Amino acid sequence: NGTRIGCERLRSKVMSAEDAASLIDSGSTVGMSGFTGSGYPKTVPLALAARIEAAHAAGDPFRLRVWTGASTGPELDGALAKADGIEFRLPYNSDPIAREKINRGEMEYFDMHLSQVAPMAWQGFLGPLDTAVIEISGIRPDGSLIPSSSVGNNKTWLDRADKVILELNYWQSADLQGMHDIYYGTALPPHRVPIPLTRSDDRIGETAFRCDPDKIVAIVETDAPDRNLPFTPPDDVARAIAGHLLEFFAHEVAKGRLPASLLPIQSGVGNIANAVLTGLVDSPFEDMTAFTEVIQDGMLDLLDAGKLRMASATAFSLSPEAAARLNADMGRYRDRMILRPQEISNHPELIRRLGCIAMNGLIEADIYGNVNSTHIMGSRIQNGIGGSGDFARNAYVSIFMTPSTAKGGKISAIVPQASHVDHISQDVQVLVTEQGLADLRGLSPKQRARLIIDNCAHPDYRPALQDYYARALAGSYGLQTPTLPGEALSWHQRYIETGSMR
Ligand code: 0RQ
Repeated sequence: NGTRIGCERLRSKVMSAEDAASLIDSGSTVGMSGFTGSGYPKTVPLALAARIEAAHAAGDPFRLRVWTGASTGPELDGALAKADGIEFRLPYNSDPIAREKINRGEMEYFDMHLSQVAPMAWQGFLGPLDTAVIEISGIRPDGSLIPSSSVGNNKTWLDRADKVILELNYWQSADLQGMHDIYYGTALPPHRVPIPLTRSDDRIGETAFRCDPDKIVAIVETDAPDRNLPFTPPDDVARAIAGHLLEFFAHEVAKGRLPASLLPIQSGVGNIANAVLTGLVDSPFEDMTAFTEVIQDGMLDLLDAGKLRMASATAFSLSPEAAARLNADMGRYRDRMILRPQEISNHPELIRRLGCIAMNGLIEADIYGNVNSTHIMGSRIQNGIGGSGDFARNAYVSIFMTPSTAKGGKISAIVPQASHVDHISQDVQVLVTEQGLADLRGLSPKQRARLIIDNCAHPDYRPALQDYYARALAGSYGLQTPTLPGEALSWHQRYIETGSMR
């Protein structure tokens, strides 16, 4: 209907999703918008999947290289993976169909730090970017593009791509205009300069994307909701983890190691992260800020409770109820939220400068505090490292949290040796399970092992871990980090063979 296309000369580019999808060639690289289920294109990828299926039926091996911000939705990753249309994917996937393809060896997947995607695309070794498919919420008279519910890598895709397809989504609030902060000061070495952001609420960029109008080959108008996953209320395990963490924060404030307003918080996605945020609503901490990757339900609650002064992120990751709440009141929330490119929301320089409190989930941790965030039994990808590495290494306090067991108790989340390591022990300062919290700062590997086994392991697995550790102390080749290499991964082997680590 064109009401959000403020730039007269672009109106002639409006077309159907099918016509837009026909402009994407087999073998090409497509940079799509989308981050944790928000702001991804919803109709062009579906039309593309239909085109790919038709091509395959006719014997044409149509496949694409797909780059995004992070995870997207079933209409993008799900549909393209189902059509067997993705040859290579980066940087983060949580779609179950795509996950299955990757784990069957039918799709190449480059799992990488989210802050590094844009700089690596600029370095050039990932190859050229043929087409950008970007969801936006409006076009201004000067042709600049108003972002939608995620920013991700969109600035870089728009800059780098030869041609641009826009999905203008009327479901997104028109009041999003003004919320975004698109920084145009990044460069490649030797031309890099400091990023001029010293507080979470600093604005250092522009409120819209620049885009050469001559590159825009199609505008598809849509009215479709983001993939918003239903909210799961915190269970006992999540509440216990949140409780340990809140106690830790209070202790750190009492010791004078954290200010009473804490430091900018970063919170991962999922049930436990949300429980921690919900717990902060009733905490004594006031005037908090967030410098994080995604704004989830718990962050809205904190803003509403007046506990959180502002939140900086790159995307929303909300339940349908919270998305409706946000959309209905965007004009009011807009002043207390900033969405930035993921290169900035996750920038190591900024995370280190601001001193973020990083809180992320994990698959498993070993008794020395090495963390596996990505691979089940060392080989099957779950999602990806996402932004956890950006934050964990550079945070003021790096916290990882998990239930102490998985799969109904058949798996211990604390193991003799992690089957895959995403975060080395130096990047893991605090480990929390429902059993308790281990403050690992300043401790040697042997001191860490005792604390992790005693405080974090599930009682069903604690004796076996104590037994392993005692034998490692007696029989290890070296005693800095006692290890029995022949036995260290036997718990995983047992699970693979019997379906249980017990
Ligand atoms: O699988 O759903 O099939 O049962 O892993 O586990 O317990 O629901 O936990 O949703 O918090 O996810 C690390 C995956 C945790 C997440 C991870 C199985 C478990 C279940 C999910 P099922 P839970 P969560 C900012 C930060 C990396 C990216 C990141 C993640 C499924 O936090 O992807 O941190 N992190 N980003 O059963 C076998 C184990 C297991 C296990 C869990 N030890 N062995 N299976 N599972 N532990 C956000 C972004 O970057 C976008």
